[in-house]
Amino acid sequence: MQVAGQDGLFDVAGHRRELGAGAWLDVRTGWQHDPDGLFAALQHDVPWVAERRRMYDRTLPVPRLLRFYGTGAALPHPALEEARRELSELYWEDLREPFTSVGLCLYRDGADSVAWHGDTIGRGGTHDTVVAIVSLGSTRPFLMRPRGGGASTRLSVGHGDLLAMGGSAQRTWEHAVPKVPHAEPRISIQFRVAGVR
Ligand SMILES: O=C(O)CCC(=O)C(=O)O
Repeated sequence: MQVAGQDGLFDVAGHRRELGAGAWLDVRTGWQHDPDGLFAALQHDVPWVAERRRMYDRTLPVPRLLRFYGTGAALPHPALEEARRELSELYWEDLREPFTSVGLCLYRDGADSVAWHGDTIGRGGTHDTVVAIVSLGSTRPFLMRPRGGGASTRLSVGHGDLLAMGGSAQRTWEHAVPKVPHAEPRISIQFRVAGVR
């Protein structure tokens, strides 16, 4: 996987890259076993929800479909349990606690997106954490920028790739999945520890 950052293109496959201010990024290309099967099952079986959110004086549709499985909730596919267990082991030295929740987003086409934000609800707003994301389906740009200003880093997350943002990344950086002219569906699977959203 190639990443266009402030300092040009670099290869981050299997490497942890320090972003500064105690934030880091870990990208593992092709991490998910049988991404085709998992994508098809989740797209078909998950009871996806079209949410609406209040923005200023209007209520607007959230531009992606969502489903959130909180701590203790039954997951819709055994591969998610397995991934959660493996990721909890992979990032144990950083977290010293397991991933518990699983958030799912379905980007139906290039018009679906998520705006700049950090996962700062709960402990992610005050404490270091890791948010691990497995991407399935269409390759989409994944942008990161320092909170408060600075050049953005553009990653390209593809089918089966793992991207983990760790340390202070949720409170010192922001991330986004921008709209693109055309895209096939993409599913993002986010693993978080209890109390981070
Ligand atoms: O689509 C992604 O991988 C990112 C999702 C995300 O940032 C979120 O739902 O908070």
